[in-house]
Amino acid sequence: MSNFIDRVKINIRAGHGGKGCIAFRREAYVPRGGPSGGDGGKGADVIIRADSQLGTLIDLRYQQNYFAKDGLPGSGKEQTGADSEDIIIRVPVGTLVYDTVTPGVLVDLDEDGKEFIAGKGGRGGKGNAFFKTATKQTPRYAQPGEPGEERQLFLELKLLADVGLVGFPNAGKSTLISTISAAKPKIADYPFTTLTPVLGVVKPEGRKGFVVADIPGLIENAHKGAGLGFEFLRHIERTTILLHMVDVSGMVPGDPVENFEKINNELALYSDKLSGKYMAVAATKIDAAIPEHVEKLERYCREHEFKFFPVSSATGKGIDTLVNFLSEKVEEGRKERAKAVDVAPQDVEVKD
Ligand SMILES: Nc1nc2c(ncn2[C@@H]2O[C@H](COP(=O)(O)OP(=O)(O)OP(=O)(O)O)[C@@H](O)[C@H]2O)c(=O)[nH]1
Ligand SMILES: [Mg+2]
Repeated sequence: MSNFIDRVKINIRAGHGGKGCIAFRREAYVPRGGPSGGDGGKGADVIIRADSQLGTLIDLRYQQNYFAKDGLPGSGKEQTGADSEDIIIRVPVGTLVYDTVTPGVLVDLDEDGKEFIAGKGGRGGKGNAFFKTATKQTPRYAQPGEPGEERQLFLELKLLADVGLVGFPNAGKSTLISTISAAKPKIADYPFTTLTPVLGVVKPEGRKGFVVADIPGLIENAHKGAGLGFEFLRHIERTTILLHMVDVSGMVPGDPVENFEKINNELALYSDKLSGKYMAVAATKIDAAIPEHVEKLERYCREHEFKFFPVSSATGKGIDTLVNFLSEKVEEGRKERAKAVDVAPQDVEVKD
């Protein structure tokens, strides 16, 4: 099952502030010591942090309660109680956080390391030393700590697609995703079978998994609204790779190279985010191929330096090679992004 949305409810409670202390100085030869009660420490926060090492919310299914420690109470000699250590809940990048009672997303943890304080710890109460004034030399009261925030949260992991499948209607996009993942989109021999994007998780043996997005077919003039238009391309704006699927069986009318260029033109008209992406080419349905179509497309790809994969979802030919290549490429992209994050701070000019 393409269980690509992962959801979980958790209960959090931040720590209460420590209470302030009521105390008086007792020193030899000082007849009436002043107030000396210290403040309470701050209660711990509950923080949710995005972590690119995680892939699912499964760990949170097993632990649903996150109660942070209270701040320690203040003590005599004006000693402040210690703050308590925050709890950090690690979640995969792409997790959305909601409150179960108020509508709307609290935060979209869409970047590695991004944090959200889900529950604020209470401030420590003031000790009686704080309340001493000229007219009130011996206050006999102190504050309790503030309560920590407590609530129930709903977390949802939105998978971000790594590979976007593009191509004409009937190119075989949905058939491919149903072959390489557990996703089961509708497949049929008429154009525009797919109306909304479908995600599938691909898990090749011994390699890192990745997410593929199957989207509706594109046609010439999609930018003017032809066919299903091209608004749905926003679903693949953040992918690492585009896999351009080109029919070589003659089922999709027209010349494969011209078709290929028509689609690329639409992508460029949509945004340079898409036309600037790494693209590989799959010649589809090679079990039923027209040999001249394959040759022509292959030659074109060689000349224009596109990686070329002849495949058949029907017989499985070429599929493993393609999947392994995609897995490596996605992994490379992840590493490059991680590196980019590491070096970025050095490039930032710091003004004093
Ligand atoms: N012979 C053969 N037929 C295939 C292969 N892959 C897909 N087909 C057929 O091609 C037709 C279109 O396949 P789909 O996977 O629905 O194509 P699509 O690209 O998702 O099309 P849209 O959703 O309309 O954009 C179907 O009749 C499939 O059975 C293949 O490897 N070999
Ligand atoms: Mg389809």
